[in-house]
Amino acid sequence: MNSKSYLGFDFSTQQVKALAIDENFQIIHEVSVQFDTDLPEFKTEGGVHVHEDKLTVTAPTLMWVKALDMVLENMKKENFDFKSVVAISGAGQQHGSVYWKKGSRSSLQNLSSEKSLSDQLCDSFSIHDSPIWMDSSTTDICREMESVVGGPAAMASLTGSRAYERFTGSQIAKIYRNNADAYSNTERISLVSSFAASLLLGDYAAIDNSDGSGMNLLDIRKKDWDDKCLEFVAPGLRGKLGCPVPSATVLGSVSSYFSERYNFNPKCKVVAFTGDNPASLAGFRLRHGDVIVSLGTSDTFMMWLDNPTPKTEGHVFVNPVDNDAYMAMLCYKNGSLTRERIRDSSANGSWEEFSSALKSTKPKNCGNLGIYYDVQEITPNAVGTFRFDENNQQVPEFRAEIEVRAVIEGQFLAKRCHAERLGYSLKPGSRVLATGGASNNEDILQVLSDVLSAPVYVLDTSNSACLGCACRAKHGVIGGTFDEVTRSITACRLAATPNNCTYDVDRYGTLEKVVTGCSQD
Ligand code: 5FX
Repeated sequence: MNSKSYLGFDFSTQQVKALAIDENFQIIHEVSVQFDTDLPEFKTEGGVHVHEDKLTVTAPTLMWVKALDMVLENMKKENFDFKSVVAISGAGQQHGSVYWKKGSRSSLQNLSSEKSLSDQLCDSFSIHDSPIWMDSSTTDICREMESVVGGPAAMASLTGSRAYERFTGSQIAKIYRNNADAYSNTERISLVSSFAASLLLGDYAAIDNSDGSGMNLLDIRKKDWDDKCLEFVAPGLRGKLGCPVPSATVLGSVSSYFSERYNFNPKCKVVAFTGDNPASLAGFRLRHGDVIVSLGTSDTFMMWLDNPTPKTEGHVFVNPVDNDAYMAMLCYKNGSLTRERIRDSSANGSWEEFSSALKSTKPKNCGNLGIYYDVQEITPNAVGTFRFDENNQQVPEFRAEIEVRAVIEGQFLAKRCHAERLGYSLKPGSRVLATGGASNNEDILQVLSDVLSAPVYVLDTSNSACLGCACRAKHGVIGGTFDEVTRSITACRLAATPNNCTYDVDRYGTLEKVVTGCSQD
């Protein structure tokens, strides 16, 4: 009963989850609340409301508060030892924003432990439906915002990303333009992450630098809000955002509400919450030179960077475990669905045949290279299927086994090419950490290892964001480097080592430019 534990939360799109670890990083408790099924009164699908225009996507802010009530009540029912928790941290879906009404700070500071959080905070939001990352309704504002700072490349260089619809800056601008009264009645704007931290802290929690990098408002080098961006978005914004802080900052102790109602130790610390992607990077314990490749419906590529060169593709965030470093993230829409299409068209719908095709063809595919964007890709913005022979001539089709290797090599070459543009370079000892559905296929992982010239390890990701935050909580109170604090965590499994084949990444980049120029509608 006297052992120490650390608690990580994840306020993600479809659920709130909490996970506790002991001193040895063993998971000792896990609870989750699903929005659609556990909180049906909010009538969400997948945790969100897609509005009639199909572009606006929101989630009810109060649903998140209720979910926290439920998570903690469930832990109490299961006799979780709240007293053992030394520190808490957490993650939130990135980019989503919460608008606290004037007077809400006082409500947060004076919560009565007799009542639920949701009963006491139901009138605390000036906007009831929080815009979230799935929203794509602010294209015009994004273009205006970019022109104010000198164009998309200048915006990327300043804030780590060109202006994206889902990023918070354009979403706040939309609220100010459409609902100036609600904006002026707003005392504080939180991200989902800092909002969740505020509930636990019983006060407004600072936005951390890493999640703050997903707003198109933070100068990622100065680690302060950029005045030009703020002025463009809405008046008085600096005051409403508060000062951003390093992600490992101890914000304070849990509010007395939690020690009284759940028996948390009043000294239990709250470490700044961050975005779900930065939290996963922590959960994977990514180190200098490593990359994470998540091979799912959409593919994601994350890497540690020391000297980033942000581009109009991809995102650079301040690193969540080292405030002087950065991380980059590349998102690809054409992931497993494209791989499955080629499996169906060229391998009789069988992963075994797909693997045989990979085994029967050689790395670099005799110079044949394919680029497959079944749906409009975001990195880069293009659509269509493009096949090139060894002379860089476009050809209408490939033999089945060539096609299979081409889709896998093409997808991995794209990731390497874009990563290098953002400042990534392989270091001795660099590891590729693979996750997601396709990471079960060893033949696909072999190609990944060959293309990236690094050993590939497979990771269990089921809890990466939550686990990352429990680890961040420990790091926050212990100090030192994150790597030192988490070194004893069991390593991941080695799945593939690279054959010595040097891929021509520049050639890929050149052909991708050809493709982008002639992208089909
Ligand atoms: C990242 O930029 C995203 O928009 C998503 O991955 C959200 O963080 C999902 F929660």
